[in-house]
Formats: sequence, structure tokens, C-alpha cells
Amino acid sequence: MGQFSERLSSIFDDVVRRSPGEPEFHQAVREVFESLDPVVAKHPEFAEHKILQRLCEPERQIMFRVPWQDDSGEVQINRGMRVQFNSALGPYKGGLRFHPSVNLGIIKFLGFEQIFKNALTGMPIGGGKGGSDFDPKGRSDQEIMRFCQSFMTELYRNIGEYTDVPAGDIGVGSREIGYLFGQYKRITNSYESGVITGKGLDWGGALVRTEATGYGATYFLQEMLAARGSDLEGRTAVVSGSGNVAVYAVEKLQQLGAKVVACSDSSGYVHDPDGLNLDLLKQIKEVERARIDVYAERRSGARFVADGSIWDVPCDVALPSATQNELTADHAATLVKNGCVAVVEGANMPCTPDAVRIFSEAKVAFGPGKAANAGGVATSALEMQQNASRDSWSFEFTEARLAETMRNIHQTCYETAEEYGSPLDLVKGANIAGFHRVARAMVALGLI
Ligand code: NDP
Ligand code: 2IT
Repeated sequence: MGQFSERLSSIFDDVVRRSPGEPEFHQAVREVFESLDPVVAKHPEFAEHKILQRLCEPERQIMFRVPWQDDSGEVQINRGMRVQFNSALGPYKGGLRFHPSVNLGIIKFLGFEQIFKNALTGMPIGGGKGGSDFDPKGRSDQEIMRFCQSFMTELYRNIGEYTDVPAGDIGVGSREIGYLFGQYKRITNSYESGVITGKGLDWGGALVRTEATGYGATYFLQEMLAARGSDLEGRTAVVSGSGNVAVYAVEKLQQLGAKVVACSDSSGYVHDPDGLNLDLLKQIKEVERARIDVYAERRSGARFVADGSIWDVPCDVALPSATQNELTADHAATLVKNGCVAVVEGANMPCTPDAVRIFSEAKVAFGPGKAANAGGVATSALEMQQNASRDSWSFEFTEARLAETMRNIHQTCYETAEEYGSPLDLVKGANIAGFHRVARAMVALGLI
């Protein structure tokens, strides 16, 4: 475990005491606190205004029952929640996750991360997150629709263009956003496009939002390599997951000359030494919504591995893009042994703290999620901008904005790390720079 000062320790202990049983939330808070000693020492006003204590306490937490009926007529009950963490910089902004593992601690960790990520984008968005323990796997379209309608029937009173703007995350893509937005529109009798992002292109969505997180993470990786005088051309890459983030990371990696040889889902991974066939991957994951073993069935030379770890596949660059804590110390040691030179978090907190330490000791370039995967929410903010002006921008223009945003985020993290005496430590750079912007706003806005 990393260290921080007595003062930060006592604040951290209080967070754990007041929110027991939320290990992922504690992990996310600890990781940020580990970076903050120097900035708190330099700025006594942050302690005076109890900025850290306030940051760790969500402004509002909403939990609600989501009753719905499955196709056999049986009544099902799930739990819905939205944590509105911090609105110093703008309306709460962050995704909705539908996955059976969802609980309050997970949503709080995601909401906490989102505060700093959104601050790093430089855009006017606060931090929030929500979701449900609903499991979409194996559910029919009708069941998904009924669930989404019931979820929104409760959530609608707490969100709005100027209040809180949800989007997708694990288990929530454009299909779910459609059903959620449709119900919001129906209940409120207003076509308030800016209330949710990740919409379809025919009904208020923005070009590049689908691709944004994966593309953005790859641009961030490109910046990290450039800072070391290197690039992606001819590099071998491994990307975990095969959802929204992973698929578009694969696409951009391939466009920039890398060969992506493996991806995964919760059933196992596929290794395709010739390089993944992206059309086939999209067909299986986006159209058929099938399991990843189907890829190996249809592609000669590829093999499916049900047990074992995708991080055993040798690579130059790794992009964990599935879920939290999927890459442990053992996996990190294997990646280092196999000569991996850069790791970029497409997912939120996919590397355990011990894994991150191993990368740091081995001088593997490391891009933390709150910086590297910020392209998704940044492009959501661009979607909100287009909705507010009733405009729609071209793919090229929007992608250029995304690329510029990722360059700026990398530069901010890089320069902040240097300024605080930890060159190349992008974890420190991201945490300090994100914190600084929110903290300044909180001081300026008085006791909020
Ligand atoms: P998707 O639901 O589209 O895909 C998730 C992928 O990860 C699937 O392949 C899924 O496999 C796998 N996965 C999910 N949970 C687990 C688990 N517990 N164990 C193993 N594999 C798992 O989600 P996204 O691609 O949108 O999100 C992936 C990550 O990126 C998440 O951490 C999310 O918070 C983060 N993120 C997403 C953004 C976005 O814009 N969508 C923006 C920034 C970060 P299976 O289908 O078998 O469950
Ligand atoms: O984790 C994330 O940044 C997201 N799931 C995207 C949030 C958003 O509002 O676009």
C-alpha cells in the first residue's frame, strides 16, 4: 500500500468508517489521496475549506426499486441507483452500468473517478454515475425495453440537461439509451435532447461518440509513446474486453499501424496471431451479441481459451478495457516479463494498485483510466454542445476535437507530474491536475 500523510490518513480512515463494505470506493479514494500530499501542502486553503472531506461525500445518492415483468410474466425486482457526486464544474455527468455485480460501492468508485476525469477534459461537467444490478445477458429486446422504461420512470425526476446527464457504460449501449430517452421524453412531454448522451444519430446523437472512448485511449497511448520517442507502427497489442471501448480501441490501433492479437469477454479470450479481423468481431459482438468463442470458430488460425488470462499473450502494448481489477500483480509481472512497454486503461480502474506499482518499478509507461478513457465523456460533452445549439458536426471535425482533447489531457498530466517532481508519473499528474481544477472551483463557490 502507498503512503500518505497523517492528515490525509485520518480523512481516509473516516471515509472507510463512514462507508463500510465498499472496497472499490476505498481503493479509488486511496489511489487519489496517494498523489495529493504535495498539492495539499502547497495549498493550505484546500485543508481550511475541507475540500477532501467534501469531495469524498457525494452531494446526493438516489436508490430506487425497479420492478418489471419478464417475458414469462414473472415479476422481477432490481435495484437502481444514481450517485450525484460533485457539481462544482457543471451538471453531474457519467454513465449508467447494468451488470449483476453493481452495488453502491461500485457506483461510488465510478462516480468518484468521474469527478477527476471530467475535470481533466477541461469541459463544464461535474461527476456522477448510476446503474442497476439488472443482468441484460440473455434478455430479449422486449425485456430490456420494459426494464429501461421502469428504471427511467423513477430516475427521470432526478435528471435534466442542467442537472444530471447520464450516458452508457457496461451493459448500456445505444439500444438501452434509446429506451431510456424514449421514456424520459414520454413522461416529461419534452424533447430534451441534452438530458442523456450516446443517443442514436437519427435522434440527437453525435458522430464519434460510439468510437470515442476506444479511439481516445489509443490517442492517449500514442501521446505516451511519442513522449518516449516512439509510436504504434508495427506494435503488437492486446485489448481485453470486446465491448464498446475495446472494439473501437482495436479499430484505432489498427488504423495507426498496430497489430491487435487478442481480445476477450467474461467467458475467455481469443488469440489471433495474424491480427484480429475487426469486421468479424463487430458482427459477432455488435450485431449477433454472441460470445467470443464464436470468433475462433469462424476464423482460421484463431483459438479460444476459456480458462487462463489474456495477459499471458505476449504484447508490446496492453489496453485493459473490460472492468475494474481485471489486471492483477501476477498479470502485470507476466506482461513485464514478456516485454510490454506501455499499458493504458481503457476501462475504469482495471489495474489493481499492486499491478500499477509493478509497472512503475519496471518503467512501463502507464496511462491511468481517468485520463486515458476520458475521450468518451469528453465527446458526450460535445454531444451536449451540439444538442444545445441544435447543430450536428461532421465526423472529421468531431474526431479532430477528440484528438485535441486527448493531447491536452496528456500534456496536462505530463506537465503536472513534472511540476510536482515525478516526471512521467501520469497517475500523479492526472490525480493532481483533476483535483486542482475541482478544488479551485469548490473554494470559489463557497460552502457547497
Ligand atoms: P460493454 O458492456 O460494451 O463491454 C464490456 C466488456 O467487458 C464485455 O466484453 C464484457 O464481457 C467485459 N466484462 C464486463 N464485466 C466483466 C467482468 N466482471 N469480468 C470479465 N469481463 C467483463 O462496456 P464498455 O466497453 O462500455 O465498458 C468497458 C469499461 O470501460 C468499463 O470499465 C467502463 O466503465 C469503461 N468506460 C466506458 C466508457 C464508455 O464510453 N462506454 C467510457 C469510459 C470508460 P461480457 O459481455 O462477457 O460481460
Ligand atoms: O466512464 C465513463 O466515462 C463513461 N462511462 C462515459 C460517461 C459519459 O457520460 O459519457
